[in-house]
Amino acid sequence: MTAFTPKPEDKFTFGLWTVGNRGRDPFGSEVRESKTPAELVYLLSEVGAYGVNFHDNDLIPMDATLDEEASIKKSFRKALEETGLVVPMATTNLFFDPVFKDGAFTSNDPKVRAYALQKTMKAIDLGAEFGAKVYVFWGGREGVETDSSKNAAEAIKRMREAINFLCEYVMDQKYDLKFALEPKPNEPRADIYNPTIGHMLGFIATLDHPEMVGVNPEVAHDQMAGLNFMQGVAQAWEAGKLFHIDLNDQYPGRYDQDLRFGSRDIKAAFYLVKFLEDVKYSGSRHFDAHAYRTEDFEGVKDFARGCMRTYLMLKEKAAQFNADPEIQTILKEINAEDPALTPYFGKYSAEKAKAIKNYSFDRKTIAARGFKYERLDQLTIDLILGNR
Ligand code: GCO
Ligand code: MN
Ligand code: MN
Repeated sequence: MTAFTPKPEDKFTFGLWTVGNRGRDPFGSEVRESKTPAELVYLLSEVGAYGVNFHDNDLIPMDATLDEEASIKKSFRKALEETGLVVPMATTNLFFDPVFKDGAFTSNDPKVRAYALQKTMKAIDLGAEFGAKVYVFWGGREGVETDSSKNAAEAIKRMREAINFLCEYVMDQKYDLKFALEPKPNEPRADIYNPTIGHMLGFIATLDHPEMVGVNPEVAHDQMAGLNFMQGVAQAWEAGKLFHIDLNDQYPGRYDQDLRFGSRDIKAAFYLVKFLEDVKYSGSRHFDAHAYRTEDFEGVKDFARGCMRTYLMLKEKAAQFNADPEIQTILKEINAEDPALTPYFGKYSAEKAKAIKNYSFDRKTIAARGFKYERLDQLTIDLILGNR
């Protein structure tokens, strides 16, 4: 039994906005004081995180003077040096300021679209300055309340043009930076464009430099919509597009909760961790969540430690699943190939097509087979609950 202590190679990261979240919601004000970026770095180091990510304005407030900017950067850099934390990812806040109320890259106002490009280029410079290798785009306001307001196909074109422009900007600056687009179906807008991992993958294929662009899927964003997150992640991975991941938890069909990782759907979290570990995903395990509003900063540390601990416990369970003789015997049996049929699979040929068309299948006998999934699932439950 390991101690489930986070190590740098686990690549656990948090955003400044996650542990720095002050507990404001639509019905109540802040419950926790504001901490400086440097203070948050020390907090993250205390709980054992590997890295810290930021939005441009988490680090440098929008109206900061040049002197203020220099002094914030200096203390942030000092905190990074003293703690050894790194900045693997950065992003732009294109949703909070009133100027983005109708979106950023997809706003109907060309001034807003141009301002969004300017803000993002400056934020990319800031991310690169602190060594970020992944740049996330979450288009929180890139949507509508009413479809009367925008042509949805035009909105996708605007988004494409912006991402193409910014890809070329990165190449021009010779930054070693990849983009990760983060889908979310709704909230804060009624509907957001490119709402799912699948939409985003389809969109990426239409870009000028698709090789520079992948996805940043988030647990809560799929679970809000009742989707199977692990399956979406697997599809992104299989397409070579899993550049980053946002881990948290969420009850389906509710407002955006950003719960501690694994605290709601432990079985879904298990399959997710198992998938990431089985394929040896080597990117950040970024927790995009925050502590309950009931907590003080000790509670925030409990929250952050809990995210990492649950991940590591599930990682151990995944290894146990892979080594469990009974589970593995069933898996082998249900996945067994039929050598008689092997010649019929694979690449198309006219002969193969003819042979399959002429093959005589004993449908009733085939259908009578039991797949043992009940047994397999209960073994998985026993394992997760510690009874194996
Ligand atoms: C949300 C999003 C954001 C983004 C963040 C980084 O639901 O609010 O998940 O937290 O991940 O802006 O891009
Ligand atoms: Mn989210
Ligand atoms: Mn997110």
